[in-house]
Amino acid sequence: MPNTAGYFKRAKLRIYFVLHKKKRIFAEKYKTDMLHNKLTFEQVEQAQALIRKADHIAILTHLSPDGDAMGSSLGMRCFLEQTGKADVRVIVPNAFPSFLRWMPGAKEVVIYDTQKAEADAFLENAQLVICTDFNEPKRIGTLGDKLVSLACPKIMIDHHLHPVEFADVMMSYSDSASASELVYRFIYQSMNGGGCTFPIEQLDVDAATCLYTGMMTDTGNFSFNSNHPEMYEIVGQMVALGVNKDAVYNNVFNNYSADRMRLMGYCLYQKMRIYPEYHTALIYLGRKELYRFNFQSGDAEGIVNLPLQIGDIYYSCFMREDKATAAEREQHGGEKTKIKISLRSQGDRPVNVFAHEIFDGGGHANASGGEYYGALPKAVERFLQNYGHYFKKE
Ligand SMILES: [Mn+2]
Repeated sequence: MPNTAGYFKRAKLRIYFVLHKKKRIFAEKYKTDMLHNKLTFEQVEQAQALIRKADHIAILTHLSPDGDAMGSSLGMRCFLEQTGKADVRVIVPNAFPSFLRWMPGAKEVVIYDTQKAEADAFLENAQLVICTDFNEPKRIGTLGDKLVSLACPKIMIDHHLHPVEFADVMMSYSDSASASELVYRFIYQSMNGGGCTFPIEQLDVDAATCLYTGMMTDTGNFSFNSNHPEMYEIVGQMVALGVNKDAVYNNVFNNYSADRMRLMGYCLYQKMRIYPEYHTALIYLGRKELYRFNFQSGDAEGIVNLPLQIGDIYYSCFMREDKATAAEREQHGGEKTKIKISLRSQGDRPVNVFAHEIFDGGGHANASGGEYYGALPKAVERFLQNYGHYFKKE
């Protein structure tokens, strides 16, 4: 008579071991690949070699800097200072919004618009330029001409589509949600066999705070582009380093001026047009309206996202009237008015082709932008004539 009870017990044990072994193998594999599968070993090596040779380092980021632009550049600066670099400066093309002024190192940022002589002097003396959160020189305005004229080596870390080859090391990954995440990966990989001497556990909390800010803002506080497990592994490491993520949220998102809050209310109450057939919302603001609300740089940030909070709105467009710069005027037949256009969408409804073909812009599938040189009503008309050919009726 076979021992059936014993047989089942052994079978159960076998199943148990097989399942758990599988789990263990998965966990091991995940751990080893984790954060090591993005930048190539060569990229990290080459960038570290350039950093090792340079004492004066400039870090540049894009026009109208946002949370990721400031986060990636200031985070990189903090890290470099921690590795012993004493002369590292962040240079931005124009002013950054007041809700980012609390960021570590923000006070030392050089603004090209208003501190051109100082910035030029630093750049001419720089032995290395690191570019974060932009992928072609024209994304930094007139600072781009200066960048191209510099003979020193350049490193680029960015996540925008269609990069232009202008740097010696190009760490360009458009599937990454933020440039700040890529900077963190660069630091992580530098420390784990990439030529950096201290372990990631000792990374300066200020560096991690800057990089967390960029990850948070470019994903709308982890509400879009944020379905990647590794992102949370990184956030976990940052919190372990001492980043106070609740404080960062408060500093960034609960930091509006009363004027800006009223401007938002005005946009939603009086300016939002809905086109239900195409699940589309449009908000546009002229310069006079902006003056009325004492408009400051950065105040328009996020307004384009608001209509997407409506249940059946999947596309949102925001237009803002601005003055064209002297260079832009020259390029566009003396036109003094420039309309800045932001586009957002949800799910499988790309807006970047529309942005590219109608408003000479581009971007990601769900977040794009463009420009129009001419009067605001003309830009609105152009939008209304074309969106139906690009957006889905459903
Ligand atoms: Mn970014």
